[in-house]
Amino acid sequence: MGNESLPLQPNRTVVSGRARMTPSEAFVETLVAQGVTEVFGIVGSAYMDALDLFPPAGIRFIPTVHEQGATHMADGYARVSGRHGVVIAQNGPGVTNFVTAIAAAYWAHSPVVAVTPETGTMSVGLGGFQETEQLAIFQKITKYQAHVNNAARMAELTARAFDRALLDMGPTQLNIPRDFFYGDIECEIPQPVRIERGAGGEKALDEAADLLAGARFPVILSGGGVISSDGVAACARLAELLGAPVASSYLHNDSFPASHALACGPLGYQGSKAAMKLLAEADVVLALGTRLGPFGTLPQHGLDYWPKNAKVIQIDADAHVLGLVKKISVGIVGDARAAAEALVARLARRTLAGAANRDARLGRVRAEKESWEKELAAWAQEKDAWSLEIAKGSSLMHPREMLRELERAMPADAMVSTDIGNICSVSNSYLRFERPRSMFAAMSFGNCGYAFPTMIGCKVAAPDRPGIAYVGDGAWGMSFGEILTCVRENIPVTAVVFNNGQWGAEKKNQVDYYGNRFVGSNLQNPSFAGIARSMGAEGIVVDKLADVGPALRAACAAQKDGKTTVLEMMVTRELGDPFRRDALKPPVRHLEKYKPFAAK
Ligand SMILES: Cc1ncc(C[n+]2csc(CCOP(=O)(O)OP(=O)(O)O)c2C)c(N)n1
Ligand SMILES: [Mg+2]
Repeated sequence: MGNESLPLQPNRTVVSGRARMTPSEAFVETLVAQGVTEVFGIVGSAYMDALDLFPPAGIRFIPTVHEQGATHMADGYARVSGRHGVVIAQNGPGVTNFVTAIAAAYWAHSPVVAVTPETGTMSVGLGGFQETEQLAIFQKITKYQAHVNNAARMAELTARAFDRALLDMGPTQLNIPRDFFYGDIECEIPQPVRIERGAGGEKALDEAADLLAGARFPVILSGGGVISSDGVAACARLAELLGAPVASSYLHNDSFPASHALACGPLGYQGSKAAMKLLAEADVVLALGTRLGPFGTLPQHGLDYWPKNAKVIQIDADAHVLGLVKKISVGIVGDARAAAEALVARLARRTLAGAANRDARLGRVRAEKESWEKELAAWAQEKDAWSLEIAKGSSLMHPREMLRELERAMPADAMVSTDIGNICSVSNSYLRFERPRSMFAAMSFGNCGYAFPTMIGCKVAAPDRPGIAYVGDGAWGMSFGEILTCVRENIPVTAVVFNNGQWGAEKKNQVDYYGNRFVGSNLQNPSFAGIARSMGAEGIVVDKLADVGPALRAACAAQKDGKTTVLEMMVTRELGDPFRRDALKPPVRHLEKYKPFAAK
């Protein structure tokens, strides 16, 4: 039983000026000053003295099933809201459970603050209890690490961990020896430091404007930076001015409105052929708010589309990624939105070389999009020999046609997270969005088990939007425990689980390279719908195409009544193109006993 007699009128007014307080109070007051209203985690003695103050400070603590889930939730929360996602747990094992999800947040540029209470200062090195070197563990997956080396610095270092997460666009760590929550200190709660990013260097912007003014076939590549800078409208104005097609960078399908006449869809794995073919024709590419990550620009669908002779202008808020992967002509460190606006201002009254063939170019955009749509519409199932064989005579749904039905039934304003797997990857062709902060893919860290907890965090930040997670059955096994969090904490989401009875994405490599020897890639599944029901959620088996759309719509509607639903989609074992054709080689075996395992 909770203690209901306490008066819990949350007070969000931060103490002003220097005051005497405990470090726990300094910590919690600094969270309030930073605007924190939700913290994810699992209860632990190491920080209980501070946790006790969350309710009176107006901070909701959201307990989860696993700290990895809590950390993905903080990531999703941050990606939807643009505000900090905060996670806290017990020192040692609670904190090491953060690791995978912090690495994922690092590559998603999420401002997650990981609060890591540490073993007490008087027992460090003695191997007492729950001790491990917590700073070393997170060193390469955080943008900044604050270690509270003196209790009197609690507020200062807490504030800095929050400020740096936004400044450096990624996770930070706040490491606090557990005994430092106690004591008497005198301090002032720092005001948040928020630094406005500018458009970039004047000279570089002038050069970029000159290149764009002279372009015959300019193409814009809109990336995650356009989303995080709230720059979609600015990007659209620039595209319209130039008459430039806009491709979205890999897994940022929400970086440009899909219904816009200039939108061509995403580049990269299972992306849009229209986007790739149009990019291939560019003489000038404006890469706006994208690091041009290597995986997102690899050849796909047999198209080596990167335009080798094009001039590339790259704009990113992180100077270190400029020219890192692709050769560039102009690099601009700046906010994507401010830079796009600065380019519009420079180009508005100029003669544009691309104006001469504008109509022809727009015609090409229309034609390529139509042709890709036609191809997708006819592409109901995979056509490689293995897929044809495995799906022959099956009454199960083809993954592609199921994904198309989901696309058709997708509610307006939906948020969709996607996991790592074959079907989730294929879904990239069928995920279109009108507004930013709608797609939450496991980015380049690529961990299975990402999508479901991430969507729970998204839903906490945006409770009025339908929240949907796409998850393969293998990845579902890693993450479905968090159904309990949805039920216990009344955070209703919809999980769409693709039950193909296999770790499909990896099996695809065994089909392509290892003679269909399926070591470790087949799955025997229980009833996932039944498990969901026994955990207090709704669970529905969907095995007919005609039921897909109605099931998704009903599940999303049920979110308004606080109901979490698991849709168990029964699909064939066919498999789309592999992830990493670039990274595998036909097997070579020299030893006699392994000769049968060599490529034929
Ligand atoms: C945490 C983690 N473990 C393993 C992998 C390797 N891996 C990548 S995709 C994949 C298979 C995913 O299977 P499933 O979730 O069932 O989706 P499917 O490919 O069948 O659509 C695996 C094991 C990974 N990316 N992340
Ligand atoms: Mg699977």
